[in-house]
Amino acid sequence: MFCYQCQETAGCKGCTVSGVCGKKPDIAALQDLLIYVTKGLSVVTTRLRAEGTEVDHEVDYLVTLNLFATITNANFDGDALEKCIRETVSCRDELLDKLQGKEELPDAAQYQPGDRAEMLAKAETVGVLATENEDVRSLRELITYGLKGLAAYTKHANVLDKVNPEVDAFTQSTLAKLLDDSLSVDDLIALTLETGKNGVAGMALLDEANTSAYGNPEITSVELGVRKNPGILISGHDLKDLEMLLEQCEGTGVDVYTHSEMLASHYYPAFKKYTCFAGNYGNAWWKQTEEFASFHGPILMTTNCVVPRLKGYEGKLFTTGATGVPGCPHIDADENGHKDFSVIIELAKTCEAPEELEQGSIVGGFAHEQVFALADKVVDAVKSGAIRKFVVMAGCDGRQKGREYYTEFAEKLPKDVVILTAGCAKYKYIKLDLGDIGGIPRVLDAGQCNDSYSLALIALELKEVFGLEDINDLPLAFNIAWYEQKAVIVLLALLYLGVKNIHLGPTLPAFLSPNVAKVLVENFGIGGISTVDEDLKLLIG
Ligand code: SF4
Ligand code: SF3
Repeated sequence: MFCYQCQETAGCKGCTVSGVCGKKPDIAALQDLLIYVTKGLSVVTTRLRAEGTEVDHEVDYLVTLNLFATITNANFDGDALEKCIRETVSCRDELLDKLQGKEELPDAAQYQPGDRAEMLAKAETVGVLATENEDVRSLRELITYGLKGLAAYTKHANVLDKVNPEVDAFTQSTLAKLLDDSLSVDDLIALTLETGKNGVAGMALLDEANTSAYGNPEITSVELGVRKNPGILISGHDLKDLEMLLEQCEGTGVDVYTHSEMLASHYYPAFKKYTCFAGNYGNAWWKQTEEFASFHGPILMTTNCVVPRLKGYEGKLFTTGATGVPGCPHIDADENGHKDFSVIIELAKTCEAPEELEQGSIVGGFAHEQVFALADKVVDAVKSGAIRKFVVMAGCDGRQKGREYYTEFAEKLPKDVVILTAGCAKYKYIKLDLGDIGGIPRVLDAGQCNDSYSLALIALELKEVFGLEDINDLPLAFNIAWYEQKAVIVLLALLYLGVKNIHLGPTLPAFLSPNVAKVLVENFGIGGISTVDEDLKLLIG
């Protein structure tokens, strides 16, 4: 196997024996093959569109689901991945009958899977290392990972009945181009920026989907303690899954707690009416192996990040959507998109109430509309000098020790600096008592990683208010933590919006070749992190 798509890749180079995330070589191979046949399907859909033939939304959904299933910490289930491969090939074959043009098709659009052993052997020849030129490989993977992140966000919007056909068509035409050896490094760099542009569109689509379904996030205090009823813990990013679970739990005596990225759901007005909606339990994804056992009740993973090690909570983990863990029941939607969670609720009723991990509360909900409502206050604070600077510390958390840097950075920030955050990166500092500036908390949490879109809107609004030409003239620094591929699309989206001098840590992606890294440094001022003290001097002054 060879995988270097996440920040925790072995030795900062690549996982070759087994994934640090728990992905075994056969799963890595099936994921590589799934990407390969999805590219093949995308060749066909792209040609059909060029011929003026409409492509059904179901096909777009299949492409997004496939990409999503290969994101770090989403799907570890070989049978589920094999099923995706076979469905993709049969969908492609059906579409091939509609194709008029007879130009030669690449192997990816013709390959017929045999048995599992054949698929594993084929995967050996179509993975990351199949591209020999390291710069082309680096750009192809950078774009692929951006598309995976984009697909995750698109999928969440799709389940709320929002689609952007241009984003779907772009995703597929780009996947097709990644098979094209005639594309130069410059072509691929241009395609990288276009991926960022579509990232903005994808995040805007999800923002519209979430806010039109559930209202605009508002300042909310979220309980960290527990109640006396048994509970179900829901993790991941899918708000529609949460809504269905809350609907079904109401009145059953079972409470619903959020975990990791699902924390942000508390900020939406629509979920506040559910009396079974309790607080947030635990911390960022990587602590699940120690925190899930003490929850006692069942856990529903709606998206990444799953750690496939179930010590102390065997039989209690359920997956849905793009996630999968062998041996754990997977809840599928019916043809109307409805999911029946009764088996989880019945199991919860037999479990003890959760064990308390902590007490108190945290405050969040500072997405775009809420911040715009506070704009006068914020602008006055900047004008009076009470707020000297903002620092965007969005992104992911992870288990590497080096990430303590972000806790220390937050603690040592001067008291007149405000942190803007989104994503699970916030767990490194959101529970610290960093105080407020004239009533404005020093950590403003917009929500999930996709709500980085809110942070971009806030920055653009501040640029207008202060009458600035360039977003980079704002008193705003970027110190972003990344782990998986959603952070890649967030990064590409920020680059597309013209943001310069982003610091990315705790380490730079292993998939950036020296030449590609040089392009990012020279054109966008992207840099890594160094020590907290040095970075404070550099970013805050
Ligand atoms: Fe390794 Fe990350 Fe790939 Fe998992 S996702 S195999 S940890 S690079
Ligand atoms: Fe976290 Fe997995 Fe990336 Fe949505 S839950 S940010 S790491």
